[in-house]
Amino acid sequence: MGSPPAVVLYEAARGRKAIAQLNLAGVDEAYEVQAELVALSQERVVGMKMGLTSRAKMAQVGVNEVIWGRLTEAMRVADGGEVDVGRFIHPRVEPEVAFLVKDGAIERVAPALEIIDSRYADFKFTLPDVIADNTSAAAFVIGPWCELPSDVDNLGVLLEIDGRVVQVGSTAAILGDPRRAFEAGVALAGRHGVRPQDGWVFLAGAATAAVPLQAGVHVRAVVEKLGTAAVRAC
Ligand code: 0L1
Ligand code: MG
Repeated sequence: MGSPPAVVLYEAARGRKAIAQLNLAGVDEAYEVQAELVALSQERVVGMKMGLTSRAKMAQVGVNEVIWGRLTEAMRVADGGEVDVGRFIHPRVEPEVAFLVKDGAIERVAPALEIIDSRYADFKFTLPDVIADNTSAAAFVIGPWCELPSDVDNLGVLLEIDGRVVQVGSTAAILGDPRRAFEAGVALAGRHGVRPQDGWVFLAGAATAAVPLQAGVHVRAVVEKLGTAAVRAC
């Protein structure tokens, strides 16, 4: 008998070696595998993320459902800091909007970057498989927290690599309004007994498709009215 799916995924991430699809049967089972995978890492959970909240992202990977995953302290990279891409298999980066949670609600908002790194070869997976793989979560960068502007549903978003704009989008791409992603995430995670805690980061989703991340580049997300989040890949 082979290793349990959570162990297979954990070893793939640790060994930086892509695996074949697991073809797990269902979504509920997949969220159980995700919980086991994060428990295996022994990393402190500091937030949650939404995945596939935009048409661009759904089209990029051929999955048509919003999903959620767990963020851990080990995934956090300081704004303006460096990230070692040698930790990953085939990382991609995308511009996001993050919320800070207080009393089960949104307290603040920030520009953010997410680095995703599917543990499946060629980023090819089924819906249950990507859920089990903690929605490809690998690292995140949070820019300065600010007051929530009333038009957070329609802010321009840029992704820059070495100062060149490589993706253009709007926060409207995130389920029409990133606050909707927060509501959806709270409801979906609640089904699995997870409630956002005070101080948690909530990544609402990407405003554009993700782009491959290579060592040596400087990446910046620019979100109108919110500012920037940046990282250097080394
Ligand atoms: O954060 C995301 O939208 C990624 C979800 C998982 C799909 C992928 O790996 O692109
Ligand atoms: Mg994302």
